[in-house]
Amino acid sequence: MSINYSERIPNNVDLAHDRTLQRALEHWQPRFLDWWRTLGPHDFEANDVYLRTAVGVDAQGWASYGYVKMPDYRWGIFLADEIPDRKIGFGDAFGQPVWRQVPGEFRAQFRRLIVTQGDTEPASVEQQRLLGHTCPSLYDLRNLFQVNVEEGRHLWAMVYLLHAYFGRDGREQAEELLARHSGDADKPRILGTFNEPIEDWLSFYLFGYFTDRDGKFQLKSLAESAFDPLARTCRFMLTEEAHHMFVGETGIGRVIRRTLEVMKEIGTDDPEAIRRHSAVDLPTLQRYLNFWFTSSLDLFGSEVSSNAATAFANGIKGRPDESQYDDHVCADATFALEVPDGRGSIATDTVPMRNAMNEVARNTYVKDCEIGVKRWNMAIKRAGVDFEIALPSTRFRRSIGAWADVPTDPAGTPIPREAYERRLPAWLPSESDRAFVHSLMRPVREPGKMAAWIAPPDRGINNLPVDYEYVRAG
Ligand code: BYC
Ligand code: FE
Ligand code: FE
Repeated sequence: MSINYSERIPNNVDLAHDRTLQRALEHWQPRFLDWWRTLGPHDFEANDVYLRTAVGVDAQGWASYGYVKMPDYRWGIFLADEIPDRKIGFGDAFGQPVWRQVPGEFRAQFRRLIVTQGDTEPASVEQQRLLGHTCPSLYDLRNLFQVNVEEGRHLWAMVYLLHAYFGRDGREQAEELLARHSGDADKPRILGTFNEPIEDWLSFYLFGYFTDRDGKFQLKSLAESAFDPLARTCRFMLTEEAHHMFVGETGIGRVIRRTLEVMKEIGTDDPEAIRRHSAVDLPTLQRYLNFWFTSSLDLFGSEVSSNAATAFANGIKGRPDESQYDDHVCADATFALEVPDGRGSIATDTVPMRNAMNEVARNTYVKDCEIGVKRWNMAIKRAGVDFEIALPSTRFRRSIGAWADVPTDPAGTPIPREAYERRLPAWLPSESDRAFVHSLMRPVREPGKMAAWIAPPDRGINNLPVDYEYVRAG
C-alpha cells in the first residue's frame, strides 16, 4: 500500500480505517513533538534542511528530497510490503505461516524487545542534540539532522507496534519511551551505549559506524521474526539505516584522509605535530574507536543467554540473515564458546547453539565492522604511512557477558587487573585526548567549506554539489 500523506500521521497501514488506533497515535503525536522540541537537535528549528522523506517502501526511489524545517518533518508509519505466503524461517515453528497478531504467550517477550529497540532511537537523538553547534560543514550538519529525524521515525515505528498490538500496556510503554532520557540519573535509557555522551563529531562518526551497525544487525534479527508486522517494520527501517552507517564510515574515512594530508605536508607522524596542525593523530582515533566498538559489542547481550534461546525457539527473534544458515531449528546444534577459565586464561565451553545466538549475531557484526577498517587501512597504506587501525578483541573492556570485568589487553589476552588499570589510559581516550578533540570542534557554516580536521566528501547529497547550501536560514 502506498504512503498516505494527506493524514495527520503519514502511513501505509490504512490508519484511517482504525479510528481507535488513529486517535491513540494522534494523542501520542504532540508528546513526541514536545519531546523533539525539548530534547531533539538544539536550535535550528527554524532552519531549512535539505532532507529526504520516505515516499514509498519499494527499493527503487523510495525517497524525495527537499528543504524541510525539522519540526515539520512528516514522521510516519511505514511498513515494507507484505511477502505473500511468508513462512516462519527459524525455531520450533519453522515452516508454519507467519503471525499477523502476537500470540498471548509471547506477548511479554515481544513487548520487551520492541521497547528495547524503541528506546535506543530517541536516546541517540538526545545524545547528539548539541552537535549542530560544532558542525564541520553544512554537508555534515545536514547528515546529522537526517540521521536524527530518521531515528525519530524509528521511534514511531516501534510506538506504532506498541499501540496497535499491545493494548494498554503498549500505550504505557510508548509514554515511557519519552520519559527515559539518555544519561538521566533516575530514568536512564535501557542499554549502556545509549547513555554515553556524544560530545564531538569524531564520536558521532564512530557511533554511526559501530552503534548504528548494531542497529542494522538487531533489525535484521527482528526482520526474521514470525510476527509479520514487526518483520515488515524492521525491513523498512533497514533501508534508512544504511545511510547512518554511510555517514559514519565516510566521516571516519575523511578524518583519516585529512590526517594523512597533514602528515605528508609536515613530513612526520609525531602526534603532537599533527595536532598542532589541527588534525586528529591516528593513535587518538584508535583510542576513540576502542571506546565505541567495545561499548557497541555489549549491545548484543550475554554470550550465553536464555532470553536469546527462548526468543529463537519461539520465532520471536532470529539470526541476522537467517537464510545464510542450513539449520534453522538448531535443536541439537552446539557452539564452542571462549570463556575466561577463572585463572587468567581462556577456556572453551560447549553450549547449546540456541543459547549462543547473541554471540552468533555479534560475530557476524564484527565481520561487517572489519570491512570499513580494511578500507581505512588501505588509504593509510597508500599514503605510505606505517600504521594500522585494528578492532580490539571482543574480550576487551566488556561490561556485559562472559568477559564482563575480566581484564584483558586490546588483543584479548587476559592480564593482571593492576596492569589493566595502569594501561587502560593508553587504550581509551584520555582527558587530554578529549580536550584536544573538543578544541577542534569549531562550527563551519559556509557552503562547501570544511573544518581543518576533516577532508571534504567525494560527492554531495542526491547528486548536488558538495558546496550546496544544505542547511539555510529559514
Ligand atoms: N546494556 O540475556 P541478556 C539501534 C541486559 S541499536 C545494558 O544478556 P538478551 C540504534 C538485558 O536487557 C539496536 N543492559 O541479553 C543504533 C537484560 O536485562 P533484563 C537496538 C544490557 O536479552 C544507533 C540483561 O542484561 N536493538 O537500533 O539476550 C542509533 C540480560 O540480558 C545490555 C535491540 O537491542 C547492555 N548493552 O539481549 C539509534 C534489539 N545488554 O531484561 C538506534 C532488541 C544486555 O534482564 N533487544 N543487557 O532487565 C534485544 O534483542 C535484547 O534486549 C538485547 C539483549 C540484544 C539488547
Ligand atoms: Fe534507528
Ligand atoms: Fe540509525
